[in-house]
Amino acid sequence: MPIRALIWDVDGTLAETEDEGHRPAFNLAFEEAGLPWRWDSPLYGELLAVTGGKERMLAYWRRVDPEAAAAPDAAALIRRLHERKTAHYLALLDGGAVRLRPGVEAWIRAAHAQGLRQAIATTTTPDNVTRLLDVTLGDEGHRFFEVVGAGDVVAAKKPAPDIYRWVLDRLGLAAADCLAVEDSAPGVAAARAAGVPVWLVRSRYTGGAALPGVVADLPSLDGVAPPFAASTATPALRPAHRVR
Ligand code: XBP
Ligand code: MG
Repeated sequence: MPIRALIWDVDGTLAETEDEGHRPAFNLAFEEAGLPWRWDSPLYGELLAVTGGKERMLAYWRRVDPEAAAAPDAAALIRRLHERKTAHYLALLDGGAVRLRPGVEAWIRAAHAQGLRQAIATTTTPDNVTRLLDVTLGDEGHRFFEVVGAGDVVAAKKPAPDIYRWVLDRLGLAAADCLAVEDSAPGVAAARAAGVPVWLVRSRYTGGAALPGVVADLPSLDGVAPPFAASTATPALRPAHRVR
């Protein structure tokens, strides 16, 4: 069956945002809050097993200070920390800290030129997605993505399939007619649980472990011919996506 839509993961897949954006942003927020937490790259690689920045900070806090993490005001502190972390992340994006990974823009443009619909299914926040597309693809960047499923629009984050199901529902497509592009074990698990065939494009934090059930397992999209057949249709750019 021809692929009718590409569903893109964001962090690690579109860009190496984890190392170049999120991790420094977390550390800036911790320093600003007077917390002694500093996430170096090896530790962050471990912590990425928990998707969602708020969930990741809470999991870490339970590890280093379970009593404080169970206090009544813990959730409010996590929310405030995450707001500050996101502000630092957006500033890093604005400062040009992050570029798309090699081959990604070519795939996005080839998919559009060949009539495929495109969507995003990510654990990060809608604001982070919007800003990443702005700073890397410019004004037209939004127009390639018809649906953006991001962050807290679903309660259960990857590896749960919820964000993929949310996107499929709004695309009105069957899972088998789409192709997901992911960089992590939780992301692959989420796509597979939703029945979406998935290409793994390894990122700095993927590690070497085999991830079963992927259609392809690549170090990068650089120079890789997209697997979708050429078609004549070239849809007009859609109205800027609305993060519903
Ligand atoms: C990866 C994530 C995100 C980021 C941090 O998302 O798990 O939580 O690490 O972003 P993706 P937030 O599904 O795109 O790989 O702090 O905004 O959650
Ligand atoms: Mg990812």
